[in-house]
Amino acid sequence: MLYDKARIFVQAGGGGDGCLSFRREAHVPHGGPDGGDGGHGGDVVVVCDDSLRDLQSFKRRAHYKAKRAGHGEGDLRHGAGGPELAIRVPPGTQIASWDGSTHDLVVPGQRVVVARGGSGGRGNKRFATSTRQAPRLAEHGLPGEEGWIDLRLKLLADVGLVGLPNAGKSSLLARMTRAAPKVAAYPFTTLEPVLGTLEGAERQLVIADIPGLIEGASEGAGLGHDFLAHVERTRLLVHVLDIAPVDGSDPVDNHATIEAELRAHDLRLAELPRLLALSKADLVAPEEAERTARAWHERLGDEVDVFVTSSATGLGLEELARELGRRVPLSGPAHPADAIALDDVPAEDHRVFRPAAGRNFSVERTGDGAFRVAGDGVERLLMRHDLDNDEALAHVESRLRRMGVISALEAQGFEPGDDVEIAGVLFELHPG
Ligand SMILES: Nc1nc2c(ncn2[C@@H]2O[C@H](COP(=O)(O)OP(=O)(O)OP(=O)(O)O)[C@@H](O)[C@H]2O)c(=O)[nH]1
Ligand SMILES: [Mg+2]
Repeated sequence: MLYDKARIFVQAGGGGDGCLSFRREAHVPHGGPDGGDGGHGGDVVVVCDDSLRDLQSFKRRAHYKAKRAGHGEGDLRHGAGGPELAIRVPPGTQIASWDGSTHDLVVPGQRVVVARGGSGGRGNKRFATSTRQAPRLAEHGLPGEEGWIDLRLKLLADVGLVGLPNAGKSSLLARMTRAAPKVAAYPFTTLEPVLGTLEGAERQLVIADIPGLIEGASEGAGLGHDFLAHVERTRLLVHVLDIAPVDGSDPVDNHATIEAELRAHDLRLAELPRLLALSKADLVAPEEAERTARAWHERLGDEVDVFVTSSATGLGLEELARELGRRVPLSGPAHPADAIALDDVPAEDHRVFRPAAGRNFSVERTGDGAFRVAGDGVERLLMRHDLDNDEALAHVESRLRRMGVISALEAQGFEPGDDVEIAGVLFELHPG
């Protein structure tokens, strides 16, 4: 079974706390502040690793947590940063993050930070000013980002083979490449995509054989539905069509069924260039095969090249291979991991940036002498400080004043001593 989907929870490390400390020396009765800063929490990154083939490693593990950073210490020692936690995924993995951002990991070594570590708190040394020489406050480190991310593997191939079950796709792949997919005289032999490499004169071409599609595949019937995603990124599709189906079905109908499923799955798929490979030509007389090919040529027009092939005799396969080499642009990189047709956009362009957490806050009156303040910046300020510490509280109050929160409260009737709730913390505010 091919593991091509996974859902994992990632949690970046928390930042270390800043330190509250004063220098102690034998001859200096009142040493200055020397509390160091906390370190930055470990990020969680996802890294593209071409030694991996699928997402199987995520079957047993769903939680990934980076380490928190070290706390600051006296003597101006800063806390060590938390080590980054790297999660390895195969080329072709797409990431959809809880925050709405998406990334494509295509090139080996490519990396994306999916959860940022929390920043460290500042030590008391940083709060020293000419008027406040002995600050008795230090900041807490902030928690790291956390959330669920969805991983989805979409194989990277240059060419995709599509067709009804039993059409002869796997036989074609086996004959043209060194891949050895299972071949049998019944439908649904191929249960998951198989990749094969065609050794061309100048480069390799990666061909994907996907399980047979049936009517309704794009809505989930049969096996093909899930696998259609794997041909989304190919540059070219080869529609494999049985020239003489044993079940007596009409090849014209069969052809239409597959084309309709491709359109229903994704219009971009339907727009990919196509070749038609009439398969199993050894089962009909050569003249009949040629006649059929001409009929298809008339039906489909000049856009679609038609090949008469047989995996049993090798008929037409060299021509087909040559045409594939010609049609897949040479500019394309030889490494399959780079073979992206539809998403030739650097991963960072896929990023949906969240608005910078800023000075935005809201103030709401919740009762008589009671208020609630909400907003990222304000909430972070509170998380940073120990509100039982008078000096820290005074610092928070002066920051709130500078951020305009106090005047916004006053505009709503706030008076010193009223209760204010910020980020679930209720406290009496006495702005100095
Ligand atoms: N005579 C003849 N039989 C062929 C040829 N190609 C495939 N077959 C037979 O057709 C049957 C199906 O072939 P597969 O290659 O497994 O077909 P498939 O399209 O991969 O089928 P699924 O994986 O079930 O979708 C097998 O019995 C093959 O031996 C051919 O060129 N000539
Ligand atoms: Mg097959």
